[in-house]
Amino acid sequence: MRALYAWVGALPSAALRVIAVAGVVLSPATGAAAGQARVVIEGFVFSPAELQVRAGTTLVFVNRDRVPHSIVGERDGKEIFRSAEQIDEDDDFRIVLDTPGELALRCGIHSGIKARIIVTP
Ligand SMILES: [Cu+2]
Repeated sequence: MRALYAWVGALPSAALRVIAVAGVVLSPATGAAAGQARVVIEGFVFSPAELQVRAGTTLVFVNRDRVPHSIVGERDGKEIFRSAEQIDEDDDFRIVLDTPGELALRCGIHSGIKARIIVTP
């Protein structure tokens, strides 16, 4: 959350800052919400399998399968985050993506389950 607050602090208007703290971060440029994005694992695939989000977005992964999955995030082949070993059915895992760039996601249990996240500034 630190990066999100840093970004919020950079907003020009006090009113926008209050809105952002309430959980709905508005972009001064486009007005698009940048608070949260959701990725579901269902039927052994990530949905969506490719997603673009803005830096500071909280990604929420939800497991809709009856078997456990986990989430591993890699950048340039290097692991940058890993969820609990088992995310059970209907449980979730959340992470704030604060660094722009491309992320490769995979399940830590079933390595064939993959997704790609593009984090824009
Ligand atoms: Cu899995």
